[in-house]
Amino acid sequence: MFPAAFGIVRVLALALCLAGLGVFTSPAAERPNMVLILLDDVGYSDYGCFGSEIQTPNIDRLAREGLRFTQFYNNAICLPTRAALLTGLDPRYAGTNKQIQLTPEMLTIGELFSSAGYQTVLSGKWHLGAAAPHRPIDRGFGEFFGMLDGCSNHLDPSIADPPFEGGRRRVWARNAERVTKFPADFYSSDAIADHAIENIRRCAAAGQPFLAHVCFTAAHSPLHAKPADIAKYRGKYAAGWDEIRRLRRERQLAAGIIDPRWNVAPREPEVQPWASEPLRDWNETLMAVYAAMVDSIDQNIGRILRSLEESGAAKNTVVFVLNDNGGCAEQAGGDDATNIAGPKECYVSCGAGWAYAQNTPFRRYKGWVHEGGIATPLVAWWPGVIKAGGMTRQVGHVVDLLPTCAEIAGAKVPAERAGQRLLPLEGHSLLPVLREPAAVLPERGPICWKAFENRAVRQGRWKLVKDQNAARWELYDIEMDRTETRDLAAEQPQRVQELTAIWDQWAERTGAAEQPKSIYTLKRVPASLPPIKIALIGDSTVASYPKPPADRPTLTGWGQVFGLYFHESVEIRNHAASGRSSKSFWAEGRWEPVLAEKPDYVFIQFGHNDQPGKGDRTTDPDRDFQDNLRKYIDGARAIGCVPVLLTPVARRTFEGGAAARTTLTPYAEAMQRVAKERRVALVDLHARSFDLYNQRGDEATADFSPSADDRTHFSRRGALEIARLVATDLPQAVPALRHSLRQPWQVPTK
Ligand SMILES: [Ca+2]
Repeated sequence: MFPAAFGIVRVLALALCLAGLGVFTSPAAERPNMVLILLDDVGYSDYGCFGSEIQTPNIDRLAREGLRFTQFYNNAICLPTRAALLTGLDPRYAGTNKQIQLTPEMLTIGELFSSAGYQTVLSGKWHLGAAAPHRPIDRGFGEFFGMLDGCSNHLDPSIADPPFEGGRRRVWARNAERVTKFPADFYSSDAIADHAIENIRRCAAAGQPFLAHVCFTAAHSPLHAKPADIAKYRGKYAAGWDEIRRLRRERQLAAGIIDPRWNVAPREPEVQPWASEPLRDWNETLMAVYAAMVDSIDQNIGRILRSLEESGAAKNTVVFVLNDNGGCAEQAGGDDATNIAGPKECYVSCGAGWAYAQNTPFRRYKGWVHEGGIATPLVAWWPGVIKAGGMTRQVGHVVDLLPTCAEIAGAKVPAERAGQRLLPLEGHSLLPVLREPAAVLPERGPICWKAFENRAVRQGRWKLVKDQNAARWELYDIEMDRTETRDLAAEQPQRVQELTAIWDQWAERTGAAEQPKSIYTLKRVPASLPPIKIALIGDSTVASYPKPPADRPTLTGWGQVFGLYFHESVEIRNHAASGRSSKSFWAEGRWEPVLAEKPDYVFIQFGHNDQPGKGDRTTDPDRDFQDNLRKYIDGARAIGCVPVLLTPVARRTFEGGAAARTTLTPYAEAMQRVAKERRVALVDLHARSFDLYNQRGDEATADFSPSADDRTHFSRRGALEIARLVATDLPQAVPALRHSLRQPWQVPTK
């Protein structure tokens, strides 16, 4: 934890630095609290109150008691949306790469509100810089817990991204301190809500007004959710994306969210008709897990609302809920039917088909500036001020949230800070619409977007939009055709010219014009990586038996079925041999072919045949055995490959009682010693197999053996069980192989 004294110094420093702002505030007792809730990569139609079948009773309640905006916009991707929301300004591009940054000439909502006497809290995703002076605590947020990065594993952020995502370990922090360890029951949405709730209760108890910005990192990929939440949606998406989109559109029409005059947009070019989709089961699970993630966010919003109510803050709190961009069509990992959504070991995203359904009824997705990329549902709730059940078509944009909140709090936005001129706000307060949904605001100026090479400008009812790969602009009348189906550019060249000029001026003014060209690509496929080669060496329990003896036709080694536990991108070569000790393996020249293959990993498991007095064994087998292991380890390392030790499988002998009479062989102990001494990854297969036998008992493991007389070798069934134990422990021992393993249910059990 951060030392308390330092925290006070930080808050004081912030207060002193902002003292010169000349911020005027209304009397403290009346100032409402603000809770700004942002969802990540969630589509326009994903809340129940915007047409979804996903259960979002808490967001729906806010809509029922508050106001829905049907024409609210974000900035198509995470970073520009967050920057705009925090500053009330269009994004600015700075630095050598012309990246979006919060610059000193911008005042953040955290800085504005903390200078106005509010407690400011940011819980969740930041994404605007991981080092000083760009962190939340440097930009006006008194308390921060969350992710400084763009995305991470939702169940265990300490797990690095897979290689096709760059292999990075993502950054989480609490105030100035990195967080690298996460509890076993961690889930991003729960942890983010916990932090918000803790701070809401603290501020409410102290009678201080607060601004809580709650930025869930779900439902951004990877698709991870808790099993109980996933269970609610299993089987719910069998109808496919075409039907889900059709049903969502019907509900939107019935609720008056969309206009019946708008054409049904054609299926997006990236989207396969569901009926001809070859991987329907796999795709169904993607959407079930995505729905579970949205459901979990809603449950956590419910917890936040309860904390507001229980602490007495609810009656004087304004809540906004919105999304940072449209549903995301990326397919991280490609169409890999072995990569099943849900658990922390998977890394997968929804893909274009489900994003098409999430963005109902609009065209395109996250990263594009057609309406599907930039339209967000917005729900606003403020007991006693916002009338229940309202809906407005007022055009709004994330840049409007800061001016709106500032006006609600009576906080005047200054023109300069400590002699530094601040950029004048580009957003407009929507407070009159919150007070009266029928209020008509003065016509706002044009709104412009740029995401990758996708560009758009909206002025009044007209929108000019250009796809990153298209040669020319399209023009749409958004009032009559918000689904962007009738391109009027050829009919209205004058208007195209005028709007193009507006966009060009905007791009000059904000620096967007100077950004290096970048095209958004949707697929990042692991198959493009070179395969991982694993060599197995060992004795009979690992060996392959190409011609098993006639009396034991089902004789199998666990190494023989081990490949089933890995994706196709992993090649397993089994060099193990029946009846060969560690020494004979070495002495007979069997080690040379292993080295010649230049594997990435060598898995080493010897044991049972290294008994004294047998064949080539010495009378000091323990020392002999350990020396051999060291030779294999050093030999593997000499050619740049990674050795992994596996203790031998326990002997399965049940005699007369329920418990297995399986003792630790000296070889398991010797392996543990050598692993420690040489700092080699170790899978303790002996301990795991011993536990397994004891759990299952003699009867349940009878078919593990090739015959009733042979309890040391394996049938296919037994070999699969032992291989499963190795695969289960492997991520812990060799984290780099974590993403190469198949999901348990993908592996045959017989
Ligand atoms: Ca996002």
